[in-house]
This record gives sequence, C-alpha cells and structure tokens, in this order.
Amino acid sequence: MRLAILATASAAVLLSACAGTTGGGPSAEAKLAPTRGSNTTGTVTFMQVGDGVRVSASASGLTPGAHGFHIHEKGDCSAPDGMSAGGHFNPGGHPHGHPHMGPHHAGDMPMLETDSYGNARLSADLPGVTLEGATGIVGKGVIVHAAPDDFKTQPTGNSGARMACGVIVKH
Ligand SMILES: [Cu+2]
Repeated sequence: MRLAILATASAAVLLSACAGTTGGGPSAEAKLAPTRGSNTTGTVTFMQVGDGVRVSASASGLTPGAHGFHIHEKGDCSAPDGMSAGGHFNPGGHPHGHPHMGPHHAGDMPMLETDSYGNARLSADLPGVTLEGATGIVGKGVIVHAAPDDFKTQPTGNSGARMACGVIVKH
C-alpha cells in the first residue's frame, strides 16, 4: 500500500513536471485507443532522462488487476486486434524479461496495475532505450494486454490479448 501511494505521488509529480515545463528533456507520447471489444484508453509519456527513458502512463477501462505493458516493434495499430503492432521491440535480440531484472527486451516495461475501478498509473525508468536512434522508441507501438506479464514465457510473457494500442510520436 505504501509503495502504491509513493508510485502514485511520483507519477503525479512527473506528469505535472512534463506539462508545466517547456525546457525539459525531449519527450514523446502515445495515445492508447481500444482494440475491438475493449474499453481501454490511456496516455503514455516518454521522457529522455540521462541514458534512459522515463515512462509515465495512465490508463482506464481495464479489468482490475495487473496487465502486461510493452513497447512493440511497429507503430501500426490498424488491425482491430492490435496484432499489426508486431512483437516486442527487441533491437538487441534479448529474451523477454522484467526491465529491472536481468536480460529483457528493450520494449519490456513493468506491468500496469489497476485500482478496483480498473484505472492504472505507472511511472518507471526504462534502461536500454532512447527516444531516437538504434534503440529509439519514437514511431514504435505501445500495447496494453488483457493478462499479467509473467516475465518468463518467451517471447510474450503470456500476456494475452491486446486491449489498447498507441503509436509513439515525438512532442
Ligand atoms: Cu505486448
């Protein structure tokens, strides 16, 4: 509970810092739109911080619980089921895993965890990605999944169907 409160507070600080500062680091954003049959929407902001990227996300319309959350290799949300976004963004050819523990795809992110109403907020640092360049995420996709990410099953984390999709565009 204490961790959840801290995470929410830091997300709020980050969001207000992003909105209120014109001189901050380069940033990019993805608007999450629901796939067919889904009600999930949200906004995901990425800001270059040092060698990595800080992600701040808010989403709603989810089933209560944890949901796999990844950067996918294609910024293409045209398929009704979101499959047009391809697999996880993985320029280094690594196995799927948790972004803060051992080998992982560049596009692996911590899960979105909701409150009892299905609203989620996340703020996390993502090692190994940048906004642009060889490890750049601008132009890639963001996917919210129906199920939790087990951070083990290859190459998907067994996260299930795609509930929302967005394309990362530079601010
Ligand atoms: Cu995914």
